[in-house]
Amino acid sequence: MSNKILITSALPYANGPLHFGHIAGAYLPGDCYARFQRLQGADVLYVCGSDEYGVAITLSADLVGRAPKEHVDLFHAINKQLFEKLGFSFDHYSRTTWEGHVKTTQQFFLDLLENGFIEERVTDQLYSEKENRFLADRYVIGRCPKCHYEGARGDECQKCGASYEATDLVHPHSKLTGSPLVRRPTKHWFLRFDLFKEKLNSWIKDKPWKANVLNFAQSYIDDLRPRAITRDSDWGVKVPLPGTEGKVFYVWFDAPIGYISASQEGFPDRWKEFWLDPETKLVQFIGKDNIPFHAVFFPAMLMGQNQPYKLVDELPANEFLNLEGKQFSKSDGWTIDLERFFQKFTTDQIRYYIAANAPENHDAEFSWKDFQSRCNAELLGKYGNLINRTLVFVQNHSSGIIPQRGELDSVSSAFLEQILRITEEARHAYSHFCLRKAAQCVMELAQAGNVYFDTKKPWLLAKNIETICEMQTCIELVMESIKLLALISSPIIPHTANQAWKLLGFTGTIEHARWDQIVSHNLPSGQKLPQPHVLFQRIEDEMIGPEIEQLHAKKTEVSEAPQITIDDVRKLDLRVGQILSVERVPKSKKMLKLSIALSSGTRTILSGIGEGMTDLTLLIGKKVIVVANLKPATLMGLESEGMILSADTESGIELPLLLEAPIGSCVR
Ligand code: B3M
Ligand code: ZN
Repeated sequence: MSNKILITSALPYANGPLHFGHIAGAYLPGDCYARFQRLQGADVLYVCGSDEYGVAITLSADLVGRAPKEHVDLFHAINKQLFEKLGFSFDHYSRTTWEGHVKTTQQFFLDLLENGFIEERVTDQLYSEKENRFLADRYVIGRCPKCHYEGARGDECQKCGASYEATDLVHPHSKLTGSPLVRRPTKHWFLRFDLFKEKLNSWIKDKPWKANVLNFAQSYIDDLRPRAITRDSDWGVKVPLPGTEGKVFYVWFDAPIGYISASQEGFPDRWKEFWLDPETKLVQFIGKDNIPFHAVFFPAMLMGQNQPYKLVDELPANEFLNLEGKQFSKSDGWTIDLERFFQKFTTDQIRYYIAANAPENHDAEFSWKDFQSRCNAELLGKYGNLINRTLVFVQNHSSGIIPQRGELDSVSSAFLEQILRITEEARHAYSHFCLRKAAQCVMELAQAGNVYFDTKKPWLLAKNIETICEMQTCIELVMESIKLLALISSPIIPHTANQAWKLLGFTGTIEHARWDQIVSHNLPSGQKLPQPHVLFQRIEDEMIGPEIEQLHAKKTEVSEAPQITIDDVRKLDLRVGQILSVERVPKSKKMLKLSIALSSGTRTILSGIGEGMTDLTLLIGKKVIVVANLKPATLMGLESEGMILSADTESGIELPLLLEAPIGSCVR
């Protein structure tokens, strides 16, 4: 039997920084599983990388005024660094903009075309004559065809919930520039997913997946129809046919192929051993929102092309991790500042906390208080305490040397059995993607060691020459439990596990040892131990207090602003203006000098909205809300005659969208 395991974690979009919510879903469980399987002696290839194409990328890049490439370069680097900081063991972390990805993606398309699974269709799409391009749904807003809500999104109405094609909107406009859009015919390539229904049905029926994953996938299979796999854009993998200028693949067509191309990039000589061997086990870690793509669409694409690539075997799909009762959201300030986090806390503290709280069957919660209490009571109080008290004892009563095991009395035999049973339970938990359970086993084992230590009272046994032997047996057994503890905790807290491993006198890292060997070989008696040191620091209230405060700071800022009356509001003269020209203020990263038309004439207004914007011309012609009766002020040596209103977003600012209001009209 082959022992090859190919492991993937969903490729994160390179359009913003990852947070612990993401890490808990498709990432930490993948890394722990990869580490576990390596310990089992499996031949593991674990790949991931940045998903860098698609509208999510161009839209967020446009909003901050960066070129898409610049945008993905930035977040690829940031996210890669976070994974390193978190001790991830990817064998390769790639990106879908590397050149080899193009060839593999295009070959999929050419195979599918040749095999009759692709057809061309001409449909009407919305086109901006001003921007000279077709606009994707997410760039479009307009009047809802059903409830007539103005400002409805391009795919569904946020007011009445209706879903429709962007072409159904009344008066569709560009979200970015406000310019009106027209219908234009455009050609696209559709993949006949409907032709894979039968094959998918018989393939999926014996999959050992969670019921919700199977049900969700099944509902998609039942409803398969042709779907467009191309888009009008210049950001994406190009369609490899003549005369297809401006046509690229839809991001969900190329992204999953990224798993293959990432392996090709990282392991040009070995990738085939994994992807083309039917005996390889393919395990794909994803968040629950990615189920249809991994359980239905990508498998269909694989079935329709010509290479004997592996199809997914295991699909552990996790739920979400929230922060103190709400979804993580950087734009709302509802997040954890990672730089500050790592100044105070360690990688293994967060890895343990996320594992112990993994959102396996339902959403889970990061809470600062809970983080503090688990780190203190469990990592420090059980795990750290067992190791520390034992090793200090060995220094004092056994000259820092692992003693020999003698006869086992019933308490000791029971303890030995117990720690072996917990170790086996941990193995079972890891191999069945039950990370929470594995973390529980770690603490159960540490606790068992502490209870045995307390029961046996080796400090009393050491006082009497007749019980020295029993003391030595006790200590040897506790150290066995520490060895197993290092083993079963190492997928979750690899750094700490290695420290524990070294404290037992081993050289080399635990990653180079094998699970079965560690379990079956007793500790070498006579092995000299280094001086012990503590593994965890206590988390004091003062360390988490400021974090909780910071989290709630933004909220209080808004809710605690003193109340005002309608008369106060009426004091503001808010008017619609239009940006006529814009230039940067020298030596400032964000300050722009705008000239803005109001009905009363043209004003010069300085505004700090320019950070990260590369194409200032996109602002020209935009309508904005101006505080028209603001007393003029001098900013950076220039006079500003008013201010404009803008909203903070995750990556910069956003201006309100005004379409029909004439210049000078009142905003109330
Ligand atoms: N980038 C969506 C996500 O980050 C997408 C996953 C691609 S996996 C091939 O949730
Ligand atoms: Zn509506």
